[in-house]
Amino acid sequence: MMHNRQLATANVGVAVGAFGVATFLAFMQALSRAALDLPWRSPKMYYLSVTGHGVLMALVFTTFFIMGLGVALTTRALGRPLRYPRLAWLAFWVATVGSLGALWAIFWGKATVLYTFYPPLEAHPVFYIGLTLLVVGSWIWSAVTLGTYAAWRREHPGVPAPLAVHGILATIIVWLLATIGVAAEMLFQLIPWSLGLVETVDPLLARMLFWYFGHPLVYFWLIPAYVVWYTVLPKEAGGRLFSDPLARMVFALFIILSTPVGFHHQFMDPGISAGWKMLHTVNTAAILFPSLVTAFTVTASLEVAGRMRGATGLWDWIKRLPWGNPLVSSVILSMILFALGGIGGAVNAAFGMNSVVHNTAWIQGHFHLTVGSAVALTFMGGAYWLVPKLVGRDLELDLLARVQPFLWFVGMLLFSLANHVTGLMGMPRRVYEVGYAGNAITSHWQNLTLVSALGGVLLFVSASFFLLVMLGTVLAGRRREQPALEFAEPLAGKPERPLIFDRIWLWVVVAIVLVVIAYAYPLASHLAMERFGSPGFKPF
Ligand code: HAS
Ligand code: CU
Repeated sequence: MMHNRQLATANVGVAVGAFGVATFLAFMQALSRAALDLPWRSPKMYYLSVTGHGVLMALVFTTFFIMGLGVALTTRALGRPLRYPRLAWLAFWVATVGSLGALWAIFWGKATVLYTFYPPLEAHPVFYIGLTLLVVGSWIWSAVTLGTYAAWRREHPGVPAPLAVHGILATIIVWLLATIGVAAEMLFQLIPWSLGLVETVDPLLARMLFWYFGHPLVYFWLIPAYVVWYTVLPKEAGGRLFSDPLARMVFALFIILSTPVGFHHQFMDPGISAGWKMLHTVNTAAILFPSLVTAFTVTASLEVAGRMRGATGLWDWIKRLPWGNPLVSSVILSMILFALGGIGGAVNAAFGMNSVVHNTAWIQGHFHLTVGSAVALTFMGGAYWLVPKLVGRDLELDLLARVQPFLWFVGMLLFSLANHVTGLMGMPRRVYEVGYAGNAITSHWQNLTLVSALGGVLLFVSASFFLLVMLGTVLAGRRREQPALEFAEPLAGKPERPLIFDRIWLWVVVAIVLVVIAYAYPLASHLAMERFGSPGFKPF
């Protein structure tokens, strides 16, 4: 098990390192967006930085943290070490080498294509190959985790998987299904094209394949956060999980509904007919449901915790929660931010309203509340809980750890709300010069970009606190035997027999059927059209 702990530590370590670099880039961008007169400010630097920030945060930080958390949670919950530990290390190294390759291309100015790498923007082949290796690494990690689960399953026939493992399995299935899309885009389009083997690329096909991957990608990030909310938070808050079966239902619903929704990122794209966009809209409405159930179940679990801690009135359970525990405060604050982000998601998913917010600053407001808060803040809280146990040291600088989630909360509110509003005013996303050379309309959003920059400064301070706590803990925390990872008990006790939600294979089959319904025809009819490719563009 010692070996597994080192592996989890290595993965979380790379995640935290990526987070640190990305934070620094974010800080520069937030100031740059406010058009502050900074010495290094230039379009080239801005887009390079946005690419670095997006790739490091959204792709590297998340993937490594999830792999680390996954190793720690599954080995503990199953009570057995990983099968194939050497393969698990191979996964880590393949993903690390791949990420370093992609970052090399970005920081040498050869891959200024943003984290969505839409063609015809073209990057150096090492960027695409590097990201592909990151995914290959995560596949190996997935195989090791599945193999470990299968071994446990043979030793424990007929009992439901521990809830945390059920959630990690859902994460892996969503990921394996999703990454088919990006693998196809990389292998058949971007890599041969960037190597010069083919001259042109079909941007719409690339976008279809990308968003086939890109939406379930967000649930690949979210499900592990939900695993923390369901299996760790209630215990740390001093209570119990309100309902284990509801949690299992949520994970099963994510398996089936995460993928057939990608067109909600392409409402404004030509070439996909309205009927198919409509089908993806309906599926998107359905995928709100597991998160609404989560809002209910996790809040109910918190109320249970408050009452077990002696609360009596209608609301004082909120006061009784251990707000000084950085895991608890991180998760609750991330939930409140996610409630706002989720409402925004429902707005995005409605065709008419999407036409108002698409490609505006609203979108970065949305995803900083979701991946930047529900996920990132939960992972930071998770790190305060997990890292001391992994390295066998006390959490160092715990005062900073206690303040940090609140700073993140305030910073993110300022940042995201300002971006939602300026987005509605028409301020575009991903545009360097939002002052449009002094055009009068832009004066309306100028002050709000300052509010967003102020939010960025608070987020930077918060992130720095997090990094200091992590460094302090690993380097200087007092060595001491730490309590083992513990999971929350459900109110009604653990289920003894598997439920319908535990029949993973059934859900995998349903998921595949839904994917085929949602994608086979639009993809086939696109491929059957006469298509014209585009040459590549490298603006910088
Ligand atoms: Fe999204 C764009 C729709 C969730 C991430 N999304 C993005 C992009 C990213 C992203 C990165 O339909 C930009 C992509 C790009 O670069 O172009 N999103 C949705 C919908 C949901 C949603 C319907 N998004 C996420 C999550 C993300 C994420 C999760 C990352 C982790 N999103 C869209 C659409 C677009 C989009 C369109 C395209 C826009 C465009 O035009 O480009 C849903 O899954 C949201 C469900 C969530 C809820 C909230 C539940 C609330 C909870 C907490 C409750 C807390 C309480 C407080 C009650 C329904 C669970 C308790 C308090 C106490 C004190 C106890
Ligand atoms: Cu989406």
